[in-house]
Amino acid sequence: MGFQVSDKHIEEYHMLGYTVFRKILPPSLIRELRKVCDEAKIIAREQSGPQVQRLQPVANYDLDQQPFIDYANLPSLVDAIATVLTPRHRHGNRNHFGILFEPADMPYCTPWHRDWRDNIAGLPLSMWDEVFGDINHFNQINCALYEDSSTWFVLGSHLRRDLPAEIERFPDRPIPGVDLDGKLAEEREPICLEYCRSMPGAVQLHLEAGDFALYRNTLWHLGNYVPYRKRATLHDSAWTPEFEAWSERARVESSKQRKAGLGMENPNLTVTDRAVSAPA
Ligand SMILES: O=C(O)CCC(=O)C(=O)O
Ligand SMILES: [Fe+2]
Repeated sequence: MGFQVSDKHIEEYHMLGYTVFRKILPPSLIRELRKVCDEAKIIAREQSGPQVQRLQPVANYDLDQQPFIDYANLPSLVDAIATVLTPRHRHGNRNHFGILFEPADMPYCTPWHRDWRDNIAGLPLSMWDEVFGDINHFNQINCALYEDSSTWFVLGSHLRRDLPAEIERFPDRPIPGVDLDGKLAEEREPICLEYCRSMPGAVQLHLEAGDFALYRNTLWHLGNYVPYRKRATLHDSAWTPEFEAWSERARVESSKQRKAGLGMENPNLTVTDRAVSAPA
């Protein structure tokens, strides 16, 4: 019997903000995807240097697309997503999804963030607030082809605005990352780990080869990377027509605001006007 979704998957997705379909990729597909991802990593590093995080979208590159098509059409995966979300939520759009890689040389981590809110300069935060609790938006995927413990989450944070200790930890925008200038690889690794753990309630996600993590990218999260752990993780979304439309509008609006000289809005400057809970 193939992969079976349980109530636990549905419950943890909604309550914690993530769930993992363990070992959902068949070994033959992992093998084909690993081969094409090795080629993609060469292209990514040629294009953007040894520390590059990703190649995206896969459709734009001269790569064998068949393994990506097989991943997009995998019936157990289509069914599992339809059960946890709806049949309108579709993964595997090759014009969107990419692959995350380990850095070739040096450890580093991204800043803590909630996607769009904290990493798209100029985005009017009213646009994000309107939809951040809406299950038709912000459903992201990390599908690991090798063991992957790079991603950290604050579970349940997708259900609420920032808590006082989170605001205290990151009062400013843009959110500062770690300062790794001039540091040896062996110094960078513990500095990054300390930064990961400095967020109240941070937990590390552990994926094995063939595991598929579905998560709300409105969760507080980050990626923490070391060169000695090989990574090829499909970085995808479960798209709906409304989220396609919203992200297009968000791109247009944020670009307008940037051209007008505006940067990152701070969601917590007006926090006294806001309840901690998500808007209804
Ligand atoms: O590497 C990861 O798993 C997370 C990356 C991430 O959150 C981002 O690039 O926005
Ligand atoms: Fe992110």
